[in-house]
Amino acid sequence: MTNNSANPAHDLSSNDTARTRVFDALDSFRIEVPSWGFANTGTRFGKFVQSAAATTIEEKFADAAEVNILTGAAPTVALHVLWDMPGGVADAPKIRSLELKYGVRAGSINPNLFQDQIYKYGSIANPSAEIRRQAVDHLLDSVAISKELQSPDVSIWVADGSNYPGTQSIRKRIGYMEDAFGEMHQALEPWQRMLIEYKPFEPTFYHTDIADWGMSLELCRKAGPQAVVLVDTGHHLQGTNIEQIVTWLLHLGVLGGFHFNDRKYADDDLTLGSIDPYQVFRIFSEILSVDADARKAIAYMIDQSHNLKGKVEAMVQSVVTAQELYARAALVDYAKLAELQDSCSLVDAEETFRTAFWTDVRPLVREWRMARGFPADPLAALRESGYVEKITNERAAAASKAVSSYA
Ligand code: PSV
Ligand code: MN
Repeated sequence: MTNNSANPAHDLSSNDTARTRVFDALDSFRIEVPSWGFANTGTRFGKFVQSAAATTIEEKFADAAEVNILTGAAPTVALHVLWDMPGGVADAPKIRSLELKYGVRAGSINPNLFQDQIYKYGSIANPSAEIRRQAVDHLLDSVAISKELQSPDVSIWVADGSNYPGTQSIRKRIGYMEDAFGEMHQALEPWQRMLIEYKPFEPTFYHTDIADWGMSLELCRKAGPQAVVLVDTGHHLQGTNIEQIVTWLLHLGVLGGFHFNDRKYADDDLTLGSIDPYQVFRIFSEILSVDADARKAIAYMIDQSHNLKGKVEAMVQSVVTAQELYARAALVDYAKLAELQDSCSLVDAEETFRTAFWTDVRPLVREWRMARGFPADPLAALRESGYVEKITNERAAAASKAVSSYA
């Protein structure tokens, strides 16, 4: 039988090149989970509390460790300073002991510039010099925490902005941010980085001080070479070509990392790849088409808070999906694709690209998991382990004990 298709689907069973590509890709792929993804969260309309949700930093480490044991790809947990280390750098010994106990390490350090009442009109872009000082001091504390924990990345999201035209000086606020980031950059050791995240709207709805990658990039440039851009996939307006932004940032050597999540409407924080897996594939393809050296500093992180799904299950699903989409992107024959692009063989180029996307890599990923000593099916293994039932019972019991001792 002849096959007239330009790119017959990859037959993975007899394809050593595909196997090597997928195995190499998975061996090098790591993605960080967020501590806040294991805690109770909600929407501005309310919270649906889950008994299994983590309420202490120890529980967050325990849950993160479980995800890593099952997937082998999530050895670090992002910490949000106020939520996880309210005592600041003084909490570092506690974090270090949790790292030892659970076998996962502290990952990016996330300052909190949005929760305190003083930040009503902004943090580092606030018109008040006194409030800006407090915000910068918090950034400096976060740098100190990162040093103490030997975790190089401080990921900053600035929620500042305004709700009504004419009510704030957008121009002055640019200057305030430049000063703040400049001071922060000076506090960095050579091995540390500051990642500046952007977001077009929310919590403010007229102007946001760091609304897109251009603003983020310019603030990084002004701050210094250790400042790099953080792309949160949920922080773009509908229709934005995120992989093109990623390519520009890679080209300029300023792509610090990702906060992965999916969205349908705005910053929905849905499970990675649940709405548009092709987009994640396209992002990974841009990254895998450049030299390994050019992509080695990219920090992959998940930024999702699940209100309806079980939190540990959702996080396992997210890591597994990231691994599968990364593996699919690794199947693209980039040398062949480059030739087809150069000769403007549009259909063949597109088919080469699409064929990798449509290939079911799950059998190969399963093989990789078994070869590396991980469960073949992490989600099934989670269910069989009884971990979620265990934490549900333990945490519900602890909560009712706390209520009764309070009463
Ligand atoms: C803001 O929407 C954001 O993406 C920032 O990264 C915050 O640190 C995180 O979400 C908090 O959930
Ligand atoms: Mn984010």
